[in-house]
Amino acid sequence: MPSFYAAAAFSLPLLQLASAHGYVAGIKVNQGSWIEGANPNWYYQPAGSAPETPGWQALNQDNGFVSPNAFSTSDIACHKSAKPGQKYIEAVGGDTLTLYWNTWPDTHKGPIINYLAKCSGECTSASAGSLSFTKISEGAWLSGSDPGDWVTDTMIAQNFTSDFKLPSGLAPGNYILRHEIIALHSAGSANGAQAYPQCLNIKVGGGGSTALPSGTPATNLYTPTDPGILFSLYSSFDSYPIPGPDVWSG
Ligand SMILES: *[C@@H]1O[C@H](CO)[C@@H](O)[C@H](O)[C@H]1NC(C)=O
Ligand SMILES: [Cu+2]
Repeated sequence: MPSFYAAAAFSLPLLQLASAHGYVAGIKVNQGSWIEGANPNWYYQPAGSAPETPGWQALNQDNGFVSPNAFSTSDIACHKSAKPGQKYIEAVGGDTLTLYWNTWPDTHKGPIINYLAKCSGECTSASAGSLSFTKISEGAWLSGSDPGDWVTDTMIAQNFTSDFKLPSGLAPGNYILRHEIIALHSAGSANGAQAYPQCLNIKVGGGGSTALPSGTPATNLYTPTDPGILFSLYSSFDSYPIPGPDVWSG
């Protein structure tokens, strides 16, 4: 009996922490109609029984994260063992996309970064390990320190939404959006940062002619010792180096 209670007391807070993480539940283009994302709980549903959406599904039933020691594996592309979304968000260059997280814990402060990869052919049959990404927007530290005010706080205050603009003039084609939060609350320790990448397919139309650069393979975006990955949130600082390649201005 005492050991049962000890085990229950230990495991309950962990479960609560895990369930408090989020995923991208939906998207709007220029504040238009709601487009459903992928729910991690669909991963194990038999083929054809889960709703088809633009969102990639991942082996992420705990709403968990990718650790720095997996940043050189394909899991960093679109989360763990990800498989492609079967639909597309339709947009054109210059559109504003708003991503709706279902929830997010305010302790999980850090950067919010958006990348695009061009699919050769359909994104619905793309393989996460083959994707190369170009960073198109980033935000992170706003003010203060220890821990300070971060774009994740803004996202929570805006009904768990984060938005960005597709590069104007972007050439038509099939792209994968890699939207990511990196939580820094444990990042002062080796392997303590937490990456939460979310991928969604976008079919870009319109008459743009600017080609996306070839980008950086997902497995080369970050290393465990980048200064923005191994970073003490609970200390005094006056800057924060956002990890990954430079933002492409389009
Ligand atoms: C907040 O977002 C949810 C979807 O996550 C939506 O249903 C709700 O209407 C939004 N609330 C406001 C005030 O916009
Ligand atoms: Cu957490």
